[in-house]
Amino acid sequence: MYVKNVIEKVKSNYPSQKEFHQAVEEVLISLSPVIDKNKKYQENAILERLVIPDREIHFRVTWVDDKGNVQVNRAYRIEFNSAIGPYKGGLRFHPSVHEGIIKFLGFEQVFKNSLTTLAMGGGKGGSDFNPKGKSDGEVMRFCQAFMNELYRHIGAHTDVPAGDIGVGGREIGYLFGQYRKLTNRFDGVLTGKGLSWGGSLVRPEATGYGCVYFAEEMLKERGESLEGKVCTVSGSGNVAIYTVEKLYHLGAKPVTVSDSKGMIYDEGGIDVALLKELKELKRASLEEYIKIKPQAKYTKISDYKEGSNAVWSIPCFAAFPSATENELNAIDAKTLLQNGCKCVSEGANMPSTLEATDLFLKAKICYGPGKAANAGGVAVSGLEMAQNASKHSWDFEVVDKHLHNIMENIFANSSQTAKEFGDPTNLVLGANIAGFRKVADAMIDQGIL
Ligand code: NDP
Ligand code: 2IT
Repeated sequence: MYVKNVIEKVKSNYPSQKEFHQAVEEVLISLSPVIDKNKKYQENAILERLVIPDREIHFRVTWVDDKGNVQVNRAYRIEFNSAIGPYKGGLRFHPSVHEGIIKFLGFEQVFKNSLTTLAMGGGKGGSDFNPKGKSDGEVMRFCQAFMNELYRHIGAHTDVPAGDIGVGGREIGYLFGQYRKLTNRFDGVLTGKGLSWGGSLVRPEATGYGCVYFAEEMLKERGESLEGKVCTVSGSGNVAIYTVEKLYHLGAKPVTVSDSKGMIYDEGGIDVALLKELKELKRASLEEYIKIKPQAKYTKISDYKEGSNAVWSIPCFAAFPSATENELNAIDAKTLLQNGCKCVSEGANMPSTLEATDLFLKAKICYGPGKAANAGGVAVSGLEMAQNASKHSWDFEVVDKHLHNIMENIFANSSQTAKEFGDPTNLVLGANIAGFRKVADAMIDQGIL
């Protein structure tokens, strides 16, 4: 009843924030067993407190495009919870960004960051600015204008933003430069920085590598592995690229990638070097891939079967949704399961709809929900903060080993928690409860705030 009431209140208080409802519903329902067992959570109104961010900053970003026109964008930084560490989470620049999207991402981040075992609270930000088709000069002026407001709200011990969709190394550079200019301080106030100015090795690879390490852990428990297996990946950005790369390291064969216009199916295996050249260097459409590799097949989004994502129609052993929220629905989940898919490890945040998630859980395949499977990115951000604080830089192997250990621990903790609550294969329940307990107990320890 308590859980249901909180969900209903969120829905009635914020009727237009569908993605936020979805994230709250998924988490809160899976928390029911721990809430029922421990009255302290209800007595301390923990759920009511968790679903309302500590604060939301909405601001305007005004900048001038290459033609001399004044442009105006909406922007957000939502500081959700800092019970276990400074607010931490990415910035998303995409035209679809609105308050509900940033709230769902910030809410998820609270539990994800808790699972990493590092001292990081949860937050998220972004803007409806579309970096696509903009010149470097325009992106720089936008980032500088964005930071002209954001700088007063962030700090190495307060709130540490990073990248997400549309925000990579280039944007972090412009944001960091403007922060330094405005404050006259060289602080580890953003993560995902360049290597020569405070960045960490393995941060670019971390989310994708971590997501594959997580899949490996799930499979290991069942005596399976990725070696020699066909895998499908969606997206072709930061997370997707390094998922593909790590799959090759483990002897698997990734055969798909996608972007906002269409998908590539390369039966012989995706060409990682070509993918990096097209997406990291040229910022081109995936359609270019078949100009170099005509044996691959390109399908435009307009040719996808209605109501489904063509990536998930390709038979695979393991699937890695790594583009965006709700990119895998019930139809896609059924297709994957019918084609014999045994493992889904989520690189993106909330890529599966609630119905798709239920189908995976019922089928008892290895299903790694985003907040566990993609926590490697923010975990290495946490390691970047540790390196900045100690003014040291660690070797690639050292950071990668930490990342691997953290992903092993997240799996072990989520799996053990799922077993404790009598639903051993349900990592949604396991990850949510494990992430929740640490934050909720810290909130109780620190009093009514
Ligand atoms: P990027 O901007 O690097 O790449 C995003 C990719 O997804 C691009 O290929 C993009 O296509 C595609 N995409 C974005 N929106 C849509 C859409 N509405 N429909 C179809 N395709 C879309 O972002 P990331 O790789 O960093 O992020 C991908 C996902 O991973 C997001 O859900 C993000 O929140 C999550 N994540 C990211 C982490 C990180 O460290 N970067 C950490 C944890 C999770 P196109 O090239 O055409 O734009
Ligand atoms: O969703 C995420 O975890 C991220 N976009 C990474 C956040 C971070 O602070 O590195």
